[in-house]
Amino acid sequence: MKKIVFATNNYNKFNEIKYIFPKNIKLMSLKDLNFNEKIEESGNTLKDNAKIKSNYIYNKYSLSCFSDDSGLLIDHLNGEPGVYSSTYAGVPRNDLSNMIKVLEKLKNINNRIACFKTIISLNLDSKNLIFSGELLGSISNSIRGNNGFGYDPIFIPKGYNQTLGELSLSIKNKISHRALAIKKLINFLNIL
Ligand code: ITT
Repeated sequence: MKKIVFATNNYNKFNEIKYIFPKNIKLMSLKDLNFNEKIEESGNTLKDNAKIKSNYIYNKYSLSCFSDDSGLLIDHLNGEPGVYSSTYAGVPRNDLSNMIKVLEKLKNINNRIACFKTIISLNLDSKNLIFSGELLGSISNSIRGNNGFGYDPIFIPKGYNQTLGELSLSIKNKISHRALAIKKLINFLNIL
């Protein structure tokens, strides 16, 4: 059976992917490798950071692996918080403070267009490949729902009235930036 490591410390991401990953490929977590270090995300782009994470694990364990770097890009804020999404309101990362900061910055602003972006970096047999996914939507006026993680409770996908915090994981997994990028990765793995 093929094995692949998903190089993330974010349990929510791993959980999302677990449900859409084909059962004929064994998906391993960093916990399965007893890896507890924090990989420094020192890049200036989602792509750079995704590569840093997957290269680090590939070089250390020589196992096929992929990582995901994602962010929320808000039109009125010229793409902020973008690559800095996880610590937008400061260190240590706090999802609630991040959402409050976004809502404050968009107070009384009509243009609430935003998108989530995911870049996946795959390391396989010394090759490095990139896959991407995007989800368009808008920022709500308040925090709504407990599902998902990060900015989900303030993000309304285009074509919906509820936030990702209110929508179920199965809906998120049909439309999300991460699901789209992962499906491209899965298609690639299945044709190998
Ligand atoms: P790893 O680097 O270990 O994978 P992380 O949480 O640090 O985990 P990112 O750097 O990719 O992951 O995440 C940036 C932030 O973007 C994340 O902390 C969330 O606040 C936000 N984010 C990413 N994907 C999201 C999603 O699907 N829904 C809501 N917010 C998301």
